[in-house]
Amino acid sequence: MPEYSEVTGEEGKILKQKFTTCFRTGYIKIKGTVLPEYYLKFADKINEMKARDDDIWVCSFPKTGTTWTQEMVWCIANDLDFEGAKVNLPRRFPFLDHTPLFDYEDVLPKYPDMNLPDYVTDSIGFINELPSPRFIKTHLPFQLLPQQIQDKNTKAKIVYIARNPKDTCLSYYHHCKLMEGYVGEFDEFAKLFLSNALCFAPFPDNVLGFWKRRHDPNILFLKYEDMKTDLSSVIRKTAKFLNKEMTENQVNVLKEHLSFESMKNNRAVNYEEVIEINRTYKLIEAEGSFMRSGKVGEWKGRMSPELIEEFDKWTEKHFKGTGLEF
Ligand code: PPS
Repeated sequence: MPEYSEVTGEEGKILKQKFTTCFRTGYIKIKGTVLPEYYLKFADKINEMKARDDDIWVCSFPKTGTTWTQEMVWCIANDLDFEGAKVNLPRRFPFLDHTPLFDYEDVLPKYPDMNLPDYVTDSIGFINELPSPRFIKTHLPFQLLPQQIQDKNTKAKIVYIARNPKDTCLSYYHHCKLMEGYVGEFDEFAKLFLSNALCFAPFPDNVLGFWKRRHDPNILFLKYEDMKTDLSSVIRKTAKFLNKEMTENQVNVLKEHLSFESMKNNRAVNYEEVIEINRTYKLIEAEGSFMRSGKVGEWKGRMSPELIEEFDKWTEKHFKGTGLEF
């Protein structure tokens, strides 16, 4: 069992009151990162997991464009196999930390006909059994990745995606209301974000852990804002990193496939089935969709001047001098 601490103080209280469900009963901190307590049962398994040289990992803090990046990476690596891309993304590109985040073992017997897929209820087992090359999503920070990756004993490739903290926070708020059972207001959520108390926080630590290693040959560091401004360039850069040739026409076809409108209507990537399960079983009844607004700068219409100032100071404190700008 790894060393861990409790999430205490005001933040701990808010989490308990407004952000626990039957699947997620509490939070702990491990190697500085906040995670649901159920993660403890799996921490060693993830640490000891064997990476493969031809693995492709997409790593990120939640809500920074992970799904968008996964779909781009998968399509490039599979020579634009749009037929294959009709398979649900979480099956093609499973989420490593899924099971460790939720207590299925104890809770599922209460919902005998829920029938969740194995990539959800045993994400680690599912990934260990996948044929190569594997595609793996994780929100874990660098220091919680399998030890073999941390020790550079693998050629596994990592594509990291980052997004500006204000839009990330806003997107994370909507996500947590829609899909994770958060029942508080936005301002309180923003405080939790800035106090590094949300699941997978601290945001700066997650981003900088990969930013510092961006020159490693197996790491590609991307930004959501660059994907919005010039997706073609990001596609070409990613193809180069994955040693794939792409014609200009292929870049354009992929760009269309990855457009917000196209992804919003693509059931293989828009997590509609998760939202349907939540509604069917009355686990979470909030309205909305996973592909929500897909914009840069939406925070401008949503944050008070005081909150914007707080975010700006916080961002400067954590990112000044790192060379990373949002
Ligand atoms: S998760 O749950 O952590 O995996 O979420 P993640 O995929 O990282 O982030 C979801 C946000 O990314 C937006 N998104 C896109 N934006 C623009 N274009 C495309 N194609 C696209 N696909 C996903 C999605 O809408 C979420 O952002 P918000 O701001 O909430 O709309």
